[in-house]
Amino acid sequence: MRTQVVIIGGGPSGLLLSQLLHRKGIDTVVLERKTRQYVLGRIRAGILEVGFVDLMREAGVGARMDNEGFIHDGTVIAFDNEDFHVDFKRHTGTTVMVYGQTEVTRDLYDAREAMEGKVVFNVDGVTIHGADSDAPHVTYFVDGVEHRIDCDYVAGCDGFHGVSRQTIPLSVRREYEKVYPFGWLGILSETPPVHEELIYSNSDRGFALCSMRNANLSRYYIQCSLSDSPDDWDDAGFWEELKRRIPEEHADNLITGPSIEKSIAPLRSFVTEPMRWGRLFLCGDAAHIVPPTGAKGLNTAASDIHYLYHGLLAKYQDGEAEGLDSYSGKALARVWKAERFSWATTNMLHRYPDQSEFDIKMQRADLEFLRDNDSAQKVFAENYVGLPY
Ligand code: RFL
Ligand code: PHB
Repeated sequence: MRTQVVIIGGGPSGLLLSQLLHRKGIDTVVLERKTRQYVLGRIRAGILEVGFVDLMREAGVGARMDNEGFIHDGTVIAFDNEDFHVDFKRHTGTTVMVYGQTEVTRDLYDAREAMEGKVVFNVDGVTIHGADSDAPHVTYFVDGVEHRIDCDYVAGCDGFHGVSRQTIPLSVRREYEKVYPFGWLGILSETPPVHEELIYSNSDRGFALCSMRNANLSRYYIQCSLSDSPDDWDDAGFWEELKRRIPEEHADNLITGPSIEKSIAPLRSFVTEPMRWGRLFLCGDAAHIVPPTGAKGLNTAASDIHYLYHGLLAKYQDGEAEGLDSYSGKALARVWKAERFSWATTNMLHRYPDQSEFDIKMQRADLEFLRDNDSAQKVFAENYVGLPY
């Protein structure tokens, strides 16, 4: 088989790239290790930056998002039983969209199906050959039978545990990592959100986040120990702990109910450089991970896709290679800024096991400065709604 671009990974990055390219007549094949149901079962991101929203519309998959998504003009930050508001709209003229990653992925899969886009599920043993040559190819197995696709380019959209990044030799690849000494325990419940905006809360018992998917579906997280398992937390224990970590005024309004999903995510900052090797381009979680505190993971994946899409388009339509040549540099420049914001926001809001009293004073000063200083709020808002592409 032959195609123009082999896309490894059928998560949001891979699907979005495939959808954008297909609409411009560029042929792709997406190779996904799992099933569609499995990918849709992952409860992950909830907040979309305006750049992502525009890209969804450009890909022709914005209709349901525009109908069902919720625009948020700002967010609430809480500490010491009090809270304050950061107004994104006033500071940046921009807002964010609450629309779950599950819905984004569903819309993209539906669109791929409607256009008869090629997505191969349940692939195994994906191997990239000749990425640094002029004629790469990819091999993989389905039901024990080996297949080969020859192509012009390979997009590595296979997440943190994929094979694409590992294909870049260690002599070329440089990795930067920080692992945080805690995780997030998240639950989804069919209850109304506790507040109309998200609440990020620093408490002396640890971080908590009140988020949502829609008027009757809430997403809540609490910082937990890395040794915890979701089974250690029954619903009553979760709700009780959440209430202790958010201001009383909100705890009193919290409507609880049975959880319909419960999972723990470890927190990590990670960047690999470069994001291109020959004809292989890394995108999204395959190249970088952020702790979820700034809601930047999926959004940073989207900016990678924007740069790669335009690079491929310029190459195929005008024979212009500059966009592909500058892909890694442009993507990384934006990635590192999202890394900084996510790291700084994580530091401001979490309890660390080895935190000294001095460290806690610093954290408090950070929060008070953000609460009281308009310029600090503007910087926070600019980062949260997303830096320009
Ligand atoms: P994904 O979603 O991991 O998809 C990769 C796909 O590749 C497949 N795959 C392979 N396929 C073929 N061969 C192989 N060898 C393969 N290896 C893997 C996998 O099965 C999978 O389907 O990466 P992608 O597309 O780059 O998307 C990245 C996002 O999923 C991720 O950045 C976000 O979910 C991060 N994130 C958030 N991002 C935001 O922008 N806003 C948020 O509010 C936000 N909240 C979150 C988050 C991530 C979380 N967790 C659980 C990590 C909240 C949480 C709790
Ligand atoms: C979510 O709703 O899952 C969510 C929202 C904001 C974050 C992280 C996760 O910063």
